[in-house]
Amino acid sequence: MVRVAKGLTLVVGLGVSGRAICRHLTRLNLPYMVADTRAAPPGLDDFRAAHPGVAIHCGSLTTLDLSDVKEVVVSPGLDPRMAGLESIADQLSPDTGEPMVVGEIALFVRAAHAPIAAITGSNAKSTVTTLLGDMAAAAGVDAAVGGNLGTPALDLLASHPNAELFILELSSFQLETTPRLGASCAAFLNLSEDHLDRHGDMHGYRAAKQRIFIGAQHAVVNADEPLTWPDQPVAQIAHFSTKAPSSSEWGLALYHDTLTLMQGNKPWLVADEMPMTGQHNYANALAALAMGQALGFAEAPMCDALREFKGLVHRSEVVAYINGVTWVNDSKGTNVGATLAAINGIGASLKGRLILLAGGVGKGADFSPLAAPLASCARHVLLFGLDAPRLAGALIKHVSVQEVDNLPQAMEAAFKLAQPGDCVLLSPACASLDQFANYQERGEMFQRWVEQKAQRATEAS
Ligand code: UMA
Ligand code: ADP
Repeated sequence: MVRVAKGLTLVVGLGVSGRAICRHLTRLNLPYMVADTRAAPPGLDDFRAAHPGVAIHCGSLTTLDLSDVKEVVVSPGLDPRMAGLESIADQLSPDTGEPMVVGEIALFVRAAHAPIAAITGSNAKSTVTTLLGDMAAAAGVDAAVGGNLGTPALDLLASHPNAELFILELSSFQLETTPRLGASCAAFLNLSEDHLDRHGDMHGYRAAKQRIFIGAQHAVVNADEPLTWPDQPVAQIAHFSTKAPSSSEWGLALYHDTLTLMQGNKPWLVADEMPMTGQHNYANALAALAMGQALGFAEAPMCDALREFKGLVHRSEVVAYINGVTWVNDSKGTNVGATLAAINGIGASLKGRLILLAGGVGKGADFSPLAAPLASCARHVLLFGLDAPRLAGALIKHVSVQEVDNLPQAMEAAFKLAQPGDCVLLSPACASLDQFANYQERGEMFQRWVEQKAQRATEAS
C-alpha cells in the first residue's frame, strides 16, 4: 500500500481537468499528490518535469491508503465511486464539510469571486454557453467562458482575475461531484439518453444534471421537457419552448406572418435574422436570451449577438456542395438526441434524400428513436465503429443500412450513392473514442476529405 501523507489533497487524473486542478492547488500553495489509473498517462514525463516535488502514483487506486488524505479531487471522466475510492466516497471532510471526494467545480465554487451562469443538458451546452458569452461581450460584461467546453473552469480564475461573470458549460460528470454550485442563473436545456454506461440509467443521469439547481437564484428550463424542471425550489424560473409562448415565457410564433423569437406577446427577433437555422437552434437562442435577461443584459446587444453567431464547428456545419450534394459535418452529434436534432434541422431544406454516416461508442444508448425519421427521409445509412452492429440492428427493418470498417469507407460509399439534391450527414449518435482521439479529429477527417473532393470536382468542371 502507498500511504497518502497526512494533510495532502489527492488529485485523481492527469488529463485536462487534473492538470488544471494541480495548477490551482499550486497557486493556493496547498500540498497535493497525483494519481492516474493508467500505467502511463499521456504527458506524464512533461508533468513530472513541470512539478518536480509532486508525488505521482500510476495504476489502480486500490493500492493507495487514503486514511490520512485531506480530500480527493477526481477528474470528470472517472466515477467518484470507482475502486479504491468507494470506502471514502460517502464520508464528509472535517475540513470542508463537503464529501471527501469532489470534482474540479467544487474547488472552483470555493474560489470564484464573481457570479456563475451555468449550462447543462444532453445537447446544445456548448452552443448556448458560447452564445451567452457573445451576448455578455456585446453587453459590455467582462465574462470568462469555459468548463466542459474546453478551458477548464479553474484556469479561468487565473486567466480572468477581474471577471464580472463566469459562464460555465457543465457536464453530468462535473455536476455529480459538485456539492453546491450556487449559480446566479442555471440552465438545464434538454434531456435525452447519454452516458448511461457511467450513470447506470436515465434516473442517475438526470439526477446528476439536476444538481445544477442547488443554490441557484434563477433557473432556465425547457417548457417542452418537464424532466428539465427543477426538483427543488428555485426563486425565479424562466421557460423556453419551440412552440408559441404563454404569458412571459420564451417561444417561437408567427408575428405578422413571420417566424419570430418571442417573450410572451413581445417580439424579440425575426428567426431569419439568425445565421443559425433549425428549430433546435431557435430553442438554443431562446435559452440564451432567457439567461441573458436573468443576468441583466440589455436587449439590443443580445439580439446583435444572435444576428452575428454562425454556430460552432462540427455542429451541423455545411462543409461543401459537390455536384449538387450537400455535405454536413455534425461530428459533435455524439448521442441519439443530437442526431435527431441534426436530421430535423436539415429536413426543411432537403430536396433529395439523406445519407447518414453514424457509429462509434454508443454509451449504452437505445438507437431505435432514429428509425422513424430515417425511414421517412434517408436514402441509405452507413455505419462504422464499435456499435455499428447495434445501430444496424435498430435500423435495418426501416431503412437501407450497410456496415463498413471506418469513416473513410463510409464517405467513399456515400459519394458513390449520393444524387443531386441529397445531403450527406456525418452525425454519428456515438462518441468517437474507439477510432479517434476525440470528436474534433473525426470531424476534421470528414472535413479534409470533403474539401479535397470539392477541389477535385471544381478542377474537373
Ligand atoms: N482516465 C483514466 N484514468 C485516469 C484519468 C482519466 O482512464 O486516471 C480516462 C477517462 O476515463 C477518460 C479520459 O481519460 O476516458 C479523459 O478523462 P479526464 O477526466 O481526464 O478528462 P479531461 O481530459 O479532464 O477532460 C474533461 C472532459 N472530459 C470528460 O469529462 C471525459 C472534457 O470534456 C472537458 O473539455 C475538460 O475536462 C475540461 O473541462 C470532453 C467530453 O467529452 C469534451 N465531455 C463529455 C461530453 O461532453 O459528453 C462529458
Ligand atoms: P453539447 O455541448 O451539449 O454537446 P453542442 O452545442 O456542442 O452541445 O451540440 C452538440 C450536438 O447537439 C450538435 O451535434 C447538434 O446537432 C445538437 N444540438 C444542438 N442544439 C440542440 C438542441 N437544442 N437539441 C438537441 N440537439 C441539439
